[in-house]
Amino acid sequence: MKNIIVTAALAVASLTASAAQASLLTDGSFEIATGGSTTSNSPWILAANKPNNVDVATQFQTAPWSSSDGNTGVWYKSFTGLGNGSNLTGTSILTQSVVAPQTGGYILTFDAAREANFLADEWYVAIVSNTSGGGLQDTVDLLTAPMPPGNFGSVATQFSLALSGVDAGDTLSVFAVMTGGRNSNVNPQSAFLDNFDLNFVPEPASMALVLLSAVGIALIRRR
Ligand SMILES: [Ca+2]
Ligand SMILES: [Ca+2]
Repeated sequence: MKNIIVTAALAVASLTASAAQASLLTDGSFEIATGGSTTSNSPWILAANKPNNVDVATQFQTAPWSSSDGNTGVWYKSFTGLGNGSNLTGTSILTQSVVAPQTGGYILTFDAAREANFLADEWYVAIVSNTSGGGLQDTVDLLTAPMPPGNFGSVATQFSLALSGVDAGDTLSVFAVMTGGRNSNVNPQSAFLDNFDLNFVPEPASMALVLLSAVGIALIRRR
């Protein structure tokens, strides 16, 4: 029986591992984005205002301090907002949508970094689906989430968001939003995102089915 359980556990582990390998997002690490701009060269859409009419409030940036994976990440320049000769606060929305390939659960992981004096009204990441019955969503507030202060040159904190009960064919949308970005007049005061991965995960019910069938296969093999 012990061998059967080990076999079943290995079967589940290998299925989970294969599901975790193929991220559903295109260029989740922003490696083909054009540094110093809002041009993603991918299905990512980055919309950001120019609070001081010169600098965008958020841009892709190729630098060790702005990337936790590869060379390029997303740089939140709240200091371009109100208080720096600007009349406006900094606002940006980064988004990518994909179609859910399977019925079940989905996990979004990404890295964030927040410097000590970053100042905004909102900075959050969300995963949203249009699943029938009002949709699903999970959100993390990155202004209050615990993370050691610093940029990606020194520290990266991984976050994880999850949706369960997604139907195949639903639209899954990743959002990263900043509103009310302002100059705090004290450096360092930036924030950063990188290394997004969106993966299908077998849910407890389907995991149990996988386990049962693996036990069944193991029993058949044992005979
Ligand atoms: Ca990257
Ligand atoms: Ca990655």
